[in-house]
Amino acid sequence: MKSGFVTIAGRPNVGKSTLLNAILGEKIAIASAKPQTTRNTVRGIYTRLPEEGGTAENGGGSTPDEGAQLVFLDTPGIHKPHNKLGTYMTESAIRSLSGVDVILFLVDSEPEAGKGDAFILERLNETETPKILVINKIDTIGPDAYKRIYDHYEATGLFADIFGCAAIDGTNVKDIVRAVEKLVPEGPMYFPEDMVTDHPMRFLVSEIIREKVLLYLSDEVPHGVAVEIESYEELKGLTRIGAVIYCERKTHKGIIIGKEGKKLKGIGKAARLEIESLTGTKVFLQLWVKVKENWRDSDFALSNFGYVAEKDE
Ligand SMILES: Nc1nc2c(ncn2[C@@H]2O[C@H](COP(=O)(O)OP(=O)(O)OP(=O)(O)O)[C@@H](O)[C@H]2O)c(=O)[nH]1
Ligand SMILES: [Mg+2]
Repeated sequence: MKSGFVTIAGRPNVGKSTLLNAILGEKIAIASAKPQTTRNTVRGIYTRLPEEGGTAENGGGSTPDEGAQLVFLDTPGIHKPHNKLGTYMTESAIRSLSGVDVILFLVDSEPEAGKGDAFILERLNETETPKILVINKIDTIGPDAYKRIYDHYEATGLFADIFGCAAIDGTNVKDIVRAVEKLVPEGPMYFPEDMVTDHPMRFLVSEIIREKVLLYLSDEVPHGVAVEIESYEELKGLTRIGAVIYCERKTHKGIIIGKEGKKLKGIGKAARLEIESLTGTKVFLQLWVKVKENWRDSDFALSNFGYVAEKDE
């Protein structure tokens, strides 16, 4: 069997989390139209058992099909940080470039001068790890722009392969996975075949709630939001969850709650429905909103919310 670790990296909002979900065929990572959605590296496990595919169809040629297990790491968008949270995010994305078997570098448009692209290319240049360039959102890129993007990155000589894809509808996603399989070594199955992530349910639940906050609120409020699960109780056919939505200002608290509590109700309902399909149980979800000023620059708050480097990262 082929197995290995694959980092998905790139600037914010290029579609990294959407690509991870498309690869897995399941939603593990939250995605939103707002940049800097992903804050922690999110692990997704892709398993293709040997007996699943024929040889020719899988591009395996005359060799028997061995199957593969790939652990994808969806990383925060690499950006110039404005607070300690941003520093944590960018540092953990850069850290995830080492110690893996393949790097998928995602872009969604032409590189803009001074936009940090050169910085990422320098980091990529520092590692021997095979890299694949993925030009995402081809549904929005015209042929001329696509060619310019392609030529620009090909000229760097950094990439073993270049793919265009549309993570949003799965276009070419299978081809990318096959190309990755070819680049990873022979290895063991690290995780059981039916496991799609090793993150605890609490983490996934807090992320779903944060995603709904991102979805329901515009402007600067969502960036200062963190979600903490206070209680999580599994009863027969029912999961009771209590969570706190933290924001940075009193005015933000008012916006999150909304007129007559309508906004918070909408967020709660959308989150509950998704958590119910994740747990396969009824969910009783209670949400509170609290203010924690400038938590994004507080080491204590950051570690409390789980924005700390994992020991084995
Ligand atoms: N049109 C189009 N939109 C896409 C595609 N892939 C992702 N998107 C959209 O792009 C936005 C950002 O997607 P994410 O997956 O959250 O991007 P990300 O790179 O993980 O972003 P960060 O976590 O903030 O770094 C979302 O609104 C997605 O729906 C695509 O193939 N085509
Ligand atoms: Mg993301």
